[in-house]
Amino acid sequence: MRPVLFDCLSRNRDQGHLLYSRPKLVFIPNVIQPERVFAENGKDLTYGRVMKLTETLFISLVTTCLLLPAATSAQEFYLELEASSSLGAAGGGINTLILSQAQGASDGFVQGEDEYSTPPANNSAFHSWISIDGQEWKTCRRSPSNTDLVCVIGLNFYQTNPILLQWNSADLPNSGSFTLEDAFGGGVLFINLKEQDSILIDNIALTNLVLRITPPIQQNFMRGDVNVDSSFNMSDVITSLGNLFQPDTVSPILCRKAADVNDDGGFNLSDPIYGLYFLFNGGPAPVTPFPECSQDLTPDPLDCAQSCL
Ligand SMILES: [Ca+2]
Ligand SMILES: [Ca+2]
Ligand SMILES: [Ca+2]
Repeated sequence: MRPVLFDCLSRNRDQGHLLYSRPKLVFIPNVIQPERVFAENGKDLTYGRVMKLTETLFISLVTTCLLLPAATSAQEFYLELEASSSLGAAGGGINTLILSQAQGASDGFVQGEDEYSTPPANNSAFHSWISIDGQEWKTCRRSPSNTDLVCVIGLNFYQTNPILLQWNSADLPNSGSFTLEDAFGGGVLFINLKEQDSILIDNIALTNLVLRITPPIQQNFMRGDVNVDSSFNMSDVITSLGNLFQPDTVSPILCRKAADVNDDGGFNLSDPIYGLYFLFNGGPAPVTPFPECSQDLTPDPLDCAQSCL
């Protein structure tokens, strides 16, 4: 477990220490020995100074966070764009472009910390890349941010052969928006990536497409309360089972984080089973936030588009 930057997601973690190490304020849960953090980050700080900071700064920071409106933090997403030439391998083959936001990434490229990779070498054959802040990437993993993300998808056509762009719209979260448009303001091409899965680009004037993303918002939620009625009971288990086995006959779950009862970052049969053990067999309660309405303390790609009542 790594220390995390203190933010409002940490406000419920009231057991720990604060370490001020310019320009970062780091929250250290009790499971981490502060001495270990010094060895990694705080060469000039002593244990005593950390304890003093814990008593003063933590309270004021928690107070500040409580005054902020709830449900304003961005959550993770993962977008994989597959670009292929209509000639297959003869025309340059297939490139996979990956853009994501994930906890643990920085706001820029940090060697050994972030997942970035450079695009194929620029040559006359077909290739593609993602351009952010003037830098070109094939894979770009950034830290979650509440501000819009605008980048350019660069396409290098092999002669005049069309390029097929494909993605999985089901991978995208319910909240937030993901659009792909031409570089002239969207008059020629404007696609909501959540509403279709591919586009054939046959106009070689479209060498630069604008990918515009309004990050998804993570709402507060009560884990287990899948039907959002402020309690966890058998009706939530039934709602989860319906979505897993008869998804065409029931309403989709708007807060999949709530359905992830065991908080392992996925929604599957183990979750309603975990809930049944709690309800009828003395098993452990749903993982926090439960029974309070709050935010996920363990970041994962599951989205939550509906807040608690
Ligand atoms: Ca419920
Ligand atoms: Ca789960
Ligand atoms: Ca989680």
